[in-house]
Amino acid sequence: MLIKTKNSWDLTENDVTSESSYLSRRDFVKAAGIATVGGAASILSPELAFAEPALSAKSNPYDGRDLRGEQTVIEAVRGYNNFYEFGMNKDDPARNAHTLKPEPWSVVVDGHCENKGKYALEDLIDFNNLEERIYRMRCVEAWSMVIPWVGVPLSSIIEKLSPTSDAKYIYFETLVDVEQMPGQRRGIIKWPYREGLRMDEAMNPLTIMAVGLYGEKLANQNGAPLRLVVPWKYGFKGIKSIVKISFVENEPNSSWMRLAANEYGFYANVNPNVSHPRWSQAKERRIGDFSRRPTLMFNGYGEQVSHLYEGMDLRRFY
Ligand SMILES: Nc1nc2c(c(=O)[nH]1)N[C@H]1C(S)=C(S)[C@@H](COP(=O)(O)O)O[C@H]1N2
Ligand SMILES: [Mo]
Repeated sequence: MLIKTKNSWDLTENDVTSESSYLSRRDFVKAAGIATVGGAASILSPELAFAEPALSAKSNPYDGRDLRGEQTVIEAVRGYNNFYEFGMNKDDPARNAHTLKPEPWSVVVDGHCENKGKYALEDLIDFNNLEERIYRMRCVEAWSMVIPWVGVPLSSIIEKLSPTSDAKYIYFETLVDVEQMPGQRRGIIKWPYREGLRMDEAMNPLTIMAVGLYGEKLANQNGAPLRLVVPWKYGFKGIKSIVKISFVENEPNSSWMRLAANEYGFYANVNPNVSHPRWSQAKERRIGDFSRRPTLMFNGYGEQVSHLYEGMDLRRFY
């Protein structure tokens, strides 16, 4: 069993061919069979258009103004990603996630907090107070994107739930439902997908719970209707389609730690100086770019987050 899961992992996140076959926008559009007008694909191409009404979002100090010109095309954000509940290839989520039913949605809250219970999504997220956050995103496989998320600070949700002083960590779980998530028929990981943060990481103003991107509700394959976004950590921390939030005392296990603890640590901070045991993390390929660029410490967010790790040996706490 253990060997089997290791093998499936080897074939995906470490798949050198998938890593080197990054698509330029033109190639992506061609591969997806999207009609182009005057050489440029319309963002509203019918195959990938998302019919949901637009979300309105207010500005905030973290709106990533300097990244506006670098945003990854929406076709790639929706068409090239990981969501193992829908398959293990990068184009599986876009193809298969239509079986997920993100409405209505509820989230169970338990553990060390005052306001435990089952919440309708609308009671947890203030849809009249959404913010846009344009963030650099860096996957452990060494590809990256720039994504204009729409969401709320995770701290605004945590404050509503009133954790007690015993709550040292926050723990999340994805939906388990083989009808909606057919990839769960395969025991790639022990479902549900799980992730966690230390409470001060969760409260950091950069950490958001996203409900949309590019001004629209999340497409199913991006983790509808609610997913975590932690831009200074590798992509796997960004757990999708969350149905449970727990406040816990001890450092929780994440899905990737369970799979291979020597390769995936709890912190998963983007760090060009600490290699993955099987490949370097010094450079990344921004989807759409031809060549690689150096990866930035904490993915470029050191000013906002490096104080969280003062005095910690980041080689040990990787
Ligand atoms: N439930 C769940 N969440 C998940 C994953 C997954 O397989 N299942 N994959 C993770 C990984 S490895 C990455 S890189 C990001 C990618 O998602 P995005 O590009 O849509 O943000 O989702 C993360 N969240
Ligand atoms: Mo990833």
